[in-house]
Amino acid sequence: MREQLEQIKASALAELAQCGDGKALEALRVSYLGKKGQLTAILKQMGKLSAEERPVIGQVANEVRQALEAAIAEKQEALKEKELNDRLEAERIDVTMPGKAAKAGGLHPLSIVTNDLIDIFQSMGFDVVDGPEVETDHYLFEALNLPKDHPARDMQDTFYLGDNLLLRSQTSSAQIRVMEQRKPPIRIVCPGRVYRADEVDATHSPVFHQMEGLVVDKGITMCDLKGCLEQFVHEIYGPETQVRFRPSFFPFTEPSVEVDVSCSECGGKGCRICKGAGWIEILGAGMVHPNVLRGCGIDPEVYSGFAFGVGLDRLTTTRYKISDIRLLFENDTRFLDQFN
Ligand code: 2NL
Repeated sequence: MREQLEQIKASALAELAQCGDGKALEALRVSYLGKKGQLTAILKQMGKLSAEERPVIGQVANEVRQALEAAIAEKQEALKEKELNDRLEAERIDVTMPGKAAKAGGLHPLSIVTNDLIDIFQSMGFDVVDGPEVETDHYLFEALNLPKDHPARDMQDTFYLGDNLLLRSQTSSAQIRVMEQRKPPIRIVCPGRVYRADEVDATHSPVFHQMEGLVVDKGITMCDLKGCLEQFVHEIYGPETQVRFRPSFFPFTEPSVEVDVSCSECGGKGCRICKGAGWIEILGAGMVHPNVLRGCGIDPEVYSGFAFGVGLDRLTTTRYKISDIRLLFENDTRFLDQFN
């Protein structure tokens, strides 16, 4: 029996040395020390031994049991540590690897230009106002002195949403609301989206952007219009830029002008950009028509004013040398990323 016990101990320790994981270790423990285990089986036969043999063998059996329990516990510890080390190795993070940078967005070129214009006019004391893009006939035509048969009222040029509802073709309507609601002095600019029934090509879009400005006070003259717009042009194109005022016509201003700037590409000599003219038209303006003031409840005998409208899309494409207006509306990030 003593030999049997020594053999069990030897084979158990040999198997233990081969044990690679917790599951195998538990199976080994059950197979030797469990209720139906090999050592337990031996101990059950102790009854057959003589009274002299029993305590001696009993002591050997206990020693074997303790030795196995200790060896198993030690192995368990070793396996646990190995498992932890394996996991730490597998989950190792290389903190010196380059990180994944979060991609930040930027302003659309149209927004950059619009913000620049707003800054210039705010520094001259103008407020920025906003208005609806869907307007009524009154705000878009009637209040702006556009007669019933004016071509701008044509279905061909304007998007009608119903008999009396249409998409605004200029932001003047927002300025009419301000004139109806506030008493002069009024000094406002109104940037925004406007609509016209145009065929899409490199220079035309049915959705485009405009900024209008309006000044109404006592004693406002054509000199104020010229000074203000010259100041604006010099801030945006530089002080060397020449400004030219040409007579023009708009139903809502009298007199009316168109404003040209000397071509910044050729300095006025004539080139591809200005189509040989040396000048580039950038805005329309004029003294607010007395009918427009009167319609808003402002007495044209007491007050006068000037107004202007500038196209933002053209300003943006010429500033950044963008060859096609459609690029402004496609939101292709390969295009937009260049302005970040
Ligand atoms: C252009 C011309 C212009 C105005 C817009 C205006 C607004 C009010 C009263 C009178 Cl509330 N006038 N706006 C005046 C002259 C010209 O725009 O060529 N825009 C792109």
